Amino acid sequence: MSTYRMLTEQEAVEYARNIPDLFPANAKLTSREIGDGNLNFVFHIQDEISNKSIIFKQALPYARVVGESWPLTLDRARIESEALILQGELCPGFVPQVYHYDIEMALTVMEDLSAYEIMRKGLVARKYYPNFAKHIGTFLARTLFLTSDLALHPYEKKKRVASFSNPELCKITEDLVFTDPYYDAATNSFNPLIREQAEALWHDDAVKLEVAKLKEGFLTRTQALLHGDLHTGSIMATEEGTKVIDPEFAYYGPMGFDIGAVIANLVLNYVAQEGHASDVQERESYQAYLLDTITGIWTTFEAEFRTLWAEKAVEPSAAIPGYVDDYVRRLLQDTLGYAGCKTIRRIVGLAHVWDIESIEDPAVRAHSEKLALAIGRELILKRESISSVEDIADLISDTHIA
Ligand code: SR1
Ligand code: MG
Repeated sequence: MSTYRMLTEQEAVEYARNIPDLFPANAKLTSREIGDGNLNFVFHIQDEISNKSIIFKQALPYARVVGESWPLTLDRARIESEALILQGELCPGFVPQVYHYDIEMALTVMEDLSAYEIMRKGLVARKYYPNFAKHIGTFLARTLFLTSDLALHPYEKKKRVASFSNPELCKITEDLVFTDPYYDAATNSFNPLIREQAEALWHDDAVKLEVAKLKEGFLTRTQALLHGDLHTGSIMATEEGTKVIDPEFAYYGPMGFDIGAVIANLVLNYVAQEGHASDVQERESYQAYLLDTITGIWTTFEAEFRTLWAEKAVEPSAAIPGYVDDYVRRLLQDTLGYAGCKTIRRIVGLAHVWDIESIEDPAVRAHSEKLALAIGRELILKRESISSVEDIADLISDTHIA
């Protein structure tokens, strides 16, 4: 019989007290539920004497944002804990440290990152993160390359594919990213001022065909262990540091899905700045920074990925001349396609982003939303004609709406 129960703030304190070596015996613990995400409880637990603090993340047997009518597997907590531990080994310092996890209670006990800020909030406030492109490019290269067939024995890789099978969370992505935005789905929600653009998308056969191919990749390819939901709300940052959190959507899928997710969320902030920054010069210089960041992410990713390929590949075909170039070229195209899908879903699908939702005037917001849809469409349709990183920034900045 399962011993799962949803923790209260007080029960979280008692649970924390019983984890060996976490807090001193005389600790005076307080607990606050601080979760504001779509799915889980998050408790901040602090010892008032030593000031030491930790985070408890507990999965609920349903999606918090909707309620009990949307049941959801507790196994996502195991996947999240194991993904965090593995990512921490592959790319030390870039994810919170896991102190303890309890499969029955669907609970992960981890490092408190209160010194960091959710990156999306910082981007809305036009903060600059000078190390971010290097950090996330490195994180992506290491976690993707080192969990792929390029770096693992095929038995070990297939064992991991099975262990990170995550069908319920994948189904959310399949529906919300690849299916629902492209027809009049009940779950969709959008600004009434962009109904014409939403309806045009539902009848856009060229885009729908390309999205079907990208969805096929998401459904069938087990290229690497993905984070699976790598938006800027899953990244915590300071000017110096970067931490990737929340890999509960982790599964074996196409590498470009993770890289594309980061790029899409920078694109969403880029279009949102049209509605946030009243000073044109300030807006343009922040948008230029966002484009430089996108370029920097890919440049770092590619350099690190090629270095890992040269130094750590165990797959015999890795030595075939021209293979790495072809692999990287296809990866860039996948990345752009998935970036396009992840941009569009945040405009017409169920779950939106604060970058755009925080633009109060619906007419001003509609401008940013239409631009996001147009850029998303270009990324999807033009992805195969893009072969260099410089073309990405041009594609974004050259897209305009009437
Ligand atoms: C009901 S879950 C909605 C979205 O939140 C998560 O962060 C994922 O992006 C998911 O699609
Ligand atoms: Mg999340």
